[in-house]
Amino acid sequence: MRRRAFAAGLAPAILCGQASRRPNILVAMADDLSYPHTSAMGGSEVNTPAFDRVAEGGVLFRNAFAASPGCAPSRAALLTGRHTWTLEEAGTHASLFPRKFAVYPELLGKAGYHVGLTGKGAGPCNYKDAGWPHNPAGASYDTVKETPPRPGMHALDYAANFGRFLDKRPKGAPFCFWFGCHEPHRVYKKGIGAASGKRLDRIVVPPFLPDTIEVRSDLADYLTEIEHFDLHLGRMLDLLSRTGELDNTIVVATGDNGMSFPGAKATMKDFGWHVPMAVMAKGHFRGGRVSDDLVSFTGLAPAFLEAAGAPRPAGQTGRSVLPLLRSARSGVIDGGFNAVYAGRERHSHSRRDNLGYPARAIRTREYLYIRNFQPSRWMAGDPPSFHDIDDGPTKQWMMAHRDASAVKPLFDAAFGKMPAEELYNVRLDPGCLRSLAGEQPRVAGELSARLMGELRRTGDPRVTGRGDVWESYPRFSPMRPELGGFAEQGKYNPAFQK
Ligand SMILES: [Ca+2]
Repeated sequence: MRRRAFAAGLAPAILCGQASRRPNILVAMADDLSYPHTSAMGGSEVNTPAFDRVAEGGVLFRNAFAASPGCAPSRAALLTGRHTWTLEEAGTHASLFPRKFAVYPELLGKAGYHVGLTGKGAGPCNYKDAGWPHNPAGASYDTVKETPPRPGMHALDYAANFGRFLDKRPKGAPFCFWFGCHEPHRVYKKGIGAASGKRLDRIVVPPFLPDTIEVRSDLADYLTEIEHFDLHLGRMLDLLSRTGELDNTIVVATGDNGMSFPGAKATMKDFGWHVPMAVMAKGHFRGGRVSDDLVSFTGLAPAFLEAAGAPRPAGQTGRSVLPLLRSARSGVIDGGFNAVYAGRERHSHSRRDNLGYPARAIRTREYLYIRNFQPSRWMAGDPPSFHDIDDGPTKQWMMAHRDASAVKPLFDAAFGKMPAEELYNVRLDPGCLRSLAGEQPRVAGELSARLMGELRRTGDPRVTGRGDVWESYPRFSPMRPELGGFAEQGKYNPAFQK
């Protein structure tokens, strides 16, 4: 019906009526969500009516990518509109967020927006010692808890906190809100998926995971946590609809990085940073569309600022997605959006001396090319614990069965050492299990040159001669002295300071 209404000419009247008003911004950020796992993206045994409502009323971006496969750098890139490697300590996990970097919520606040958040904002990071008055994503409105809390879910009542935030809005001011859902980040209440009625036999097991009952059950728990995110997003949409604000709100529904399973989150493989994303603002953009353009999180902050009529700060590397939103087309809307980039450094404390795993990647429509700068290190962290993979039933099962012939290739792809260069045809091999770097040297060479060109152009220390500076950055989350070497929380590692 919605598409027919547009065809009948109703939409232009709506578009003209509100285009002059500055739009509100609502970013709804799930934690650890891979691209297939909403119903609008075709996920099985997951029901996400709110995400689907945003997709149907707006644009479903089928090739959306976080700028990093881990929480903190991904969120920092979204907030600033910059590649992670231009963000110093904020480009790695659980370190400082330097005060000098301009973030869109603060810029919108200066332009008169009412700004706030619930749940997890930028981070995990230390913004206080860097001089921020509150989280860079906004001041927290976390006051209301769900009563009773839903089993296995975080106690925060995200939607109620959004309501409190709206109650405090100065009259006439547009708002900028960050809904940082803690789900579907681990830990999961084991068996909650099956207990809530999910059919384990209908779950689609990603190609990089073993197909066992334990893994299917773990996936069902993950899908159930996604639905908790969607439940609160739905309540927020309903609230905006009741107050007449929905059509003037740019709603972005997405996840900060891939699913917390071996071979996905914290890796540069496709399931590590390819995320679902839907964007809607019925008063501003035509809905009922899909975009197959390759878009990055770094293109959101520029779009928000442009839509609000606020100037862009210097140093943004992202390409604004606003032209895609303002288009009337579907499919590949602008051929210029033909590649995205990602970076990763340290994730958890998982290697001796608190070393990271430096890698960069470029993703085109057909290929994913990864450059690992320290291939002698373990991608998932040092054995025997592989701490860059969050603990859970699937990890435990794969470690216990690693020598089984059917499991070993999957184990090696997720837990093993990687070569300096990886190349995957993501159309044929979405699980990124068979590198073509040796078989297709011309493609690998072209993508390597393009990636290195972008890194040089944007001043990545990994290619300008100061790569080790990343190893010096302090970590403000718990550390593991049993790994040996430098393990002082909150301290720069003097061995790598220059
Ligand atoms: Ca995350």
